[in-house]
Amino acid sequence: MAKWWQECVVYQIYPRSFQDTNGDGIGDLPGIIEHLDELKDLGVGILWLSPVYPSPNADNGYDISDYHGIHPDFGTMADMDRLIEEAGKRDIKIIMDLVINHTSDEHPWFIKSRDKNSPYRDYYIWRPGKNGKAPNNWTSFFGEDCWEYDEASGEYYLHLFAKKQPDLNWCNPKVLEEVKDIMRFWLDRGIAGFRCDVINILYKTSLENGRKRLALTGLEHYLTQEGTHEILRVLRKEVLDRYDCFTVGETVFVTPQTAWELCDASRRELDMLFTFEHMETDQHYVKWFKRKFSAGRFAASISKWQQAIDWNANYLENHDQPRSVSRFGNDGPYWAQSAKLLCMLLLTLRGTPYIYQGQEIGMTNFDFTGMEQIQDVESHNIYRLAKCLHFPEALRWRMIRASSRDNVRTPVQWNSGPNAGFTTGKPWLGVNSNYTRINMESQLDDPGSIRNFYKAMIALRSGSDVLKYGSFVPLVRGSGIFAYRREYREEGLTVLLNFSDKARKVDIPGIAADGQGSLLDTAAGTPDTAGENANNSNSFRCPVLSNYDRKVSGMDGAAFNGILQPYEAIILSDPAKIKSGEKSNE
Ligand code: TEU
Ligand code: CA
Repeated sequence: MAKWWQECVVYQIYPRSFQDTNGDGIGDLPGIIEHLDELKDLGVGILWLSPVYPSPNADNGYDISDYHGIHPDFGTMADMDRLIEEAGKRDIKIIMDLVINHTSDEHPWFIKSRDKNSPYRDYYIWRPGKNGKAPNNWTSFFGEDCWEYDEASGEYYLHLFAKKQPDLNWCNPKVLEEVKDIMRFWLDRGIAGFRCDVINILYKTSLENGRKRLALTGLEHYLTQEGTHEILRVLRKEVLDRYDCFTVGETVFVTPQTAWELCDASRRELDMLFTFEHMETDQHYVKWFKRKFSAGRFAASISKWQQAIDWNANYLENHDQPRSVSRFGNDGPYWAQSAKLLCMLLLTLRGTPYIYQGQEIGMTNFDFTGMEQIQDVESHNIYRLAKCLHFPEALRWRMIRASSRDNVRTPVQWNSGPNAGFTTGKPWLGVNSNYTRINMESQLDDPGSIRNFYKAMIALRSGSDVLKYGSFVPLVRGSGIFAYRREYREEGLTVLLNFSDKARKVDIPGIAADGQGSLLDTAAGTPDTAGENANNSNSFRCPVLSNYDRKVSGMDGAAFNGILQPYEAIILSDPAKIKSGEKSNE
């Protein structure tokens, strides 16, 4: 039986950049409450909040200094309770970010653990140096050393992320008890689950030197270890199973096999995972070395995971990844078409879809011009590292520009007023200068907007058993085309996506009306007309939805002619369905 979290669409909020209500330039909880009606109208059922806990913000909240509180920048606990309540009234559930691989170095546990004799010492991973150097040769996710020396106690502590993010010691059972407590605290307040940050690296099996790698030396000692599986099973059994909630794990470097071990329903660990492989298809080894986007590689990865894992957490964007329309689509002449194509992709895959704030209006990568406009700790670390490695300045800048996480962290563009309606003060991070053209207000009333395409796709999905529960059957990939079917019982839908800026003929037997091959010449480059020229026979497949202005639903029997316009995305019904449909014009 399907679970509620399999039927909902999730919307990720990065609170800092969502909506400021008090003019301090930082988004806040009251700002989220202001937009609940609009989110309801869009059709989302779950909001995932990136961390809103107290934090010194070395990594924008992913460095938590108090797991039981709300950062004053975001408001108060009363605001949080009101958000849960107001969302609840609209049948929207809230999940929170659970960051338990590390804390902030300003967390009281860590402050106390600096003392060698404190009972908190063992909450973290403290070790003496070796021959005056760090305890081992591991390297961090943020391109720096992962051991920091502490003068006072004469030892080093481990941090796999920034040095203000010391790793917790998951070999210590007390840490597990503390975390159970934190989870219950929030579940009791009415939240519906957690997005679990880097959850498959909690348990460090050994602290031996790692095999030298270009990035993340040491990985084999902590990646998806049996100790982590055990922790997840305890949290599930002793906490999560007692609530009506779900978890989505952010899991790095998983394979279909290790992912299955973390999230298959039979394993009683996590409910679904964010995996990374599709996001790595446009890079060489690490994200800083970009490689030209290939729709074929991208589609191959998506197909592979769709078939390997029963229930995926599908996403094209989040607070760590560049904007999808700039990356997998075309943020120039085909901006609207390609943003809608990506929407159709996301909403027609099997699994729970996750939309990141601003994605639904086609927000693009940040147009920054210098490092001083960037805040992200990761970008600054990498820029520094690349300088040490004597990378030329132009190359360093290209790397940051293409891959910085700040691309996606700029304030949400609400309207064409000052600061895009995000704040009356000075925004903590610059607003993308395209806000007068790309903003929510102008899209809300426009039936043809990206935002309303998202709304239509969400509605289509929520009313369709095929889209919700159907299996995924790959059809074709290549020449920019990605086509697949969703099948459920007697029903089926075919999804055709053209990732190229050229019109393309789809060669799938039985898909298009006969004898329409010549249309390639007449229709190419003239969007919007292909549907009109098509054979009127309703025995052919008719678009249910298209991101071009086609006649849909077989209302007038305009069969699909096999030609996809640039960045066109179409859902076709099955011929059988149309024949028996009431709208048949026989
Ligand atoms: O990200 C985990 C992670 O693997 C990141 O290194 C991610 O791959 C990177 O940002 C892409 O360059 C999570 C959070 O999503 C991220 O925001 C945090 O900075 C990180 O954990 C540490 O908590
Ligand atoms: Ca504010």
